[in-house]
Formats: sequence, structure tokens, C-alpha cells
Amino acid sequence: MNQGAFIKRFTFLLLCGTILSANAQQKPNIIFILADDLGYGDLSCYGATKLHTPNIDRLAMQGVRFTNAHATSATCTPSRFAIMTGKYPWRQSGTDILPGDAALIIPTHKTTLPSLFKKAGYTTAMIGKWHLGLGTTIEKNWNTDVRPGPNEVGFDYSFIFPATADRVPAIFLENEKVVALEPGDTIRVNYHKKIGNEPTGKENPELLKMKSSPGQGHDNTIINGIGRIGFMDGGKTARWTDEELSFTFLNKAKEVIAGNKTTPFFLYLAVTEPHVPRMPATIFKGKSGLGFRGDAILQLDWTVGEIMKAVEDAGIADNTMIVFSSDNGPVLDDGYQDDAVTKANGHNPSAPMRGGKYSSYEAGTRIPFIAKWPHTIKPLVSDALLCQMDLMASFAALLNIDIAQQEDIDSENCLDALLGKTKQGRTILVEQGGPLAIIQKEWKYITPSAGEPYNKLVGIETGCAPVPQLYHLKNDIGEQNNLAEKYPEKVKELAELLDKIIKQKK
Ligand code: NG6
Ligand code: CA
Repeated sequence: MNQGAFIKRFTFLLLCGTILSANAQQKPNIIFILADDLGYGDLSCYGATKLHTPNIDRLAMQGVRFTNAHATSATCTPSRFAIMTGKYPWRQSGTDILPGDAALIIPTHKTTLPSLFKKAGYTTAMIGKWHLGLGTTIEKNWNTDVRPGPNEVGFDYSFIFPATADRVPAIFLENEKVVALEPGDTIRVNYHKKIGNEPTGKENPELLKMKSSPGQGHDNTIINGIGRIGFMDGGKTARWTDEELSFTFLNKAKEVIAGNKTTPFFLYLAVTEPHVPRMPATIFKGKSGLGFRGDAILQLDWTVGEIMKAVEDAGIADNTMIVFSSDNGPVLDDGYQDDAVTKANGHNPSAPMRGGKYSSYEAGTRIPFIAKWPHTIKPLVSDALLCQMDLMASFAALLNIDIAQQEDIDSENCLDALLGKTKQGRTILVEQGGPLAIIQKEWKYITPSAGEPYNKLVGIETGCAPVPQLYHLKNDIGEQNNLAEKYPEKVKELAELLDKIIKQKK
């Protein structure tokens, strides 16, 4: 080859390389890891001192760590509904915590977070806790394909459990089929009355390896020595073992990562820790000194480390954005006597905020939120106001899909905040715990409500009060000083603003 030809070929190859890497950069893989009931104060990167979470801390050190990010709601189903649809869940009835036999609540004809990625040519996968309903009715045949579900709202692949780890049916579904179901061993589920002859926590407490908390139910069908919510019969070989749940989801996630090295993918990995029943793998039991809840968080941290490793091993770390968050605030006693309270040893999963899961106070919805994307996101701590619901409009912007005009959504494009380019996120956010609350910049208003101010069963302040509550979050993140009487104009302004948002037609 003469010199001219060599230079031409060299230039051509260089160009190809640039185009290829530009393409790759245009379509980063997205892995969204969502923990279940993990509190703001549960991670060492968010100030926990009794628990050490080195892997999640590393993610935070290498990415942007948000201090003012929120789930829309203080429980699971509504907050996950918002992530999938980009819409405030309280706009649609039936979006509260679902039983394990509920029908799908996500509309199948609308753009969803995963369908957005599909439109952009991604492979999409959902692994873990679903809790958004399956099928079209409560009565359903679990022994054949169960649909619609994740696969009908935009996921090419799904490996899920239907509801929560404490609700029947305690089985996995892979692309709509129950995994390891023996033909003829018909699964039946009922949330109102006992079916079949299997022991229940109520009738046979001597069979339990972990007792339920007084007054908190969880005493129906016993599976793997744990009483559940709801009755289940059949599907003997298909039932999960709680100690293996985390590894099972992790292995499936690793398969997705390794199987999509060369094509862009969106992976939604909804892990179950530290939701009840906390029954970590044997190697994690006793590791934290804080009981099984702490151990489950260490297991979760290890899992996140394994995901990071899998991404590195696949050689796609530079082109993969990992987002980590939790679906709602924390709770210690959520239905089982697992020593989360007695062994807390001063660990406060809500710190430095008030409330927790189920609450309208900040700890209900303000959650850990970390985003890492090498070279694009520079390490940063950001106090931008962000909501998980905003992932939809933000990723639409990243993927160059214009959804703002097509869809009646509440999701806002906060891409620049997500990427740490600005600390300006949204300015207004409605929070759903007990009564609705609204944040506007540094102010927060909680609507008056007749509900109980304290949920004795779980030991959490609900946020309910017969009077309006107004807090200045910048000066008072612990919501200790109600300024409503001092600033009646502000109360009026925020109450009207909330009312206006509620009345919007979406
Ligand atoms: C509650 C359960 C609680 C938990 C929660 C759902 C009782 C008394 N409590 O109803 O144990 O399962 O639902 O949690 O039944 S969530 O994180 O999925 O929203
Ligand atoms: Ca949850």
C-alpha cells in the first residue's frame, strides 16, 4: 500500500471508529435498580454509621448522589405505578398497595417507561418485584400464561414475582409462565378465605420460623416457614425459598447484562430488600449485628456490587448508566418479629427526617437516589428536587423522543439534573403518604386530615393532623416547626396550588 492509500484507509478506519463510538454513546445501556423500603438513612453514603454499604457508596462516589429525590408515594404500588407511567398515581383509582391476585393497573395502550426504550430500539427487561397487578381479573388461571403483565407494557423479557415477598402467590413468573410448575399441581390463590388444607400462621404458629407481629396479619398460608398475606394452594415445586430470592434475581440480571453486550438495553431490576419478610441468604445472616433487616441491606449492597462487576466484565461499564433508588421510605416493624426494632442499636433508617414508610413527612418519599455514568456524569452531590416519575420524560429527552406533547403526564424532563449538569430540578412536587402534601422549592405544606397522627402498629408518624402544616424544609428538614400560623398566606398559596394540580386533567 502506498502512503496515500494508507492515509486514506487510516482516516476511513478512524472515522468508522468515531462513528461507532458516537453511536454507542448515543445509546447508553440503562440499569435501574430499585430497592424496596430502603430508607434515606440506611446507607453509609447517606450518613448511616451502624451499617456499611461500600458498593452503593462506590456508586455514589462515582456518580451524582441526590439529597432531595423522591418517590411519588410512601408505599410500593403507587410509587412503582408512577415510575412506569410518568403519572401521579393518585390520579387513577385502584393504585394503592395491591393484593397478590390483583389485575394489571397499568394501561397497555399508553407509553410507559419501558415502551419508550423499545421505541428507541432497546431491548427491555424487568426482573424482580412487580406489584402492579397481572391479568385482567382477580380470578385468574396461574397455570397457563398470565397476561397482561410486564410483557404487555413494554418489557421484552420479564422474570418477576407478582406482588410482595409477604404476599401469595410465592412463585416466579418468567415471561408470563410460572417457573417450575408441575403439570397438574394447580395453583389457587384467594385473599378472602382459606383454600386447600395447608397450615396457616394463625392455626399452626408452631410451624413458623419467624413469627408475625401482633395485629399485623401475615398469618395466612405458611410458605418456607413464614406466614404470608393471602391463601395459596398447589404449585408446590414452584414456590420460592426466601433465602434464594436475591440470588435468583441477581443471576437473571447477570444473564441480561451478559446477553446484551453489543445492543442497547434497559434493565429494571426491582430487588426485594429490605422489605419483609427479611430472610437473607445464610451467608448474610448475622452479618450486620442489626438483625435480619440490616443483613438484608448488606445483601442488597453486595448485589449492587455484583451488578457493577457484571457490567465491567461485559466491557460495557463506560456506556452504562446505573441508577439506584428505593420505592418508598423505611419501616422497622412491618409485620414480622424479626428483631429490626430490638436490634436497631440506634440505627435510624429515616435519619435525618421525620416519618417513614406510609407517612407524609419527608422520610416517606425522600429516598436514596444515585446515578452513575462514567465520563458523562461527574461525581457530585446534588440537592436538585427530583422525582422518580421524572425518569420517563428525562429518558425520553436522552433518547430524543418527544413525549411531552403526546402524553398527559406529570413527568418532567430533569435530564440535566439527572446528569449532574445543573442542580435545578423540578420546582413543585406532590407527595403522597397519608394526606397529600406539596413541596414548592423550600416550602412544604401538608393538607389537614382527620386520620391518626401515629401508626402504632409500625411505629411511624403518619403526617395526619387536623390543622394545616407548613414547614421550611431548607431550615427544618426534620419538620419540627409548623409555621402554618405564622405564614397563613403561604399556606393559602400552596393549598391552592395543590388543588389546581389535583384538578388538572391528565
Ligand atoms: C401492608 C403490610 C406490610 C407490607 C405493605 C406493602 C399489613 C398489616 N401490612 O399492608 O407488611 O406488605 O402492605 O409494602 O398487612 S409495599 O412496600 O409493597 O408497599
Ligand atoms: Ca416498598
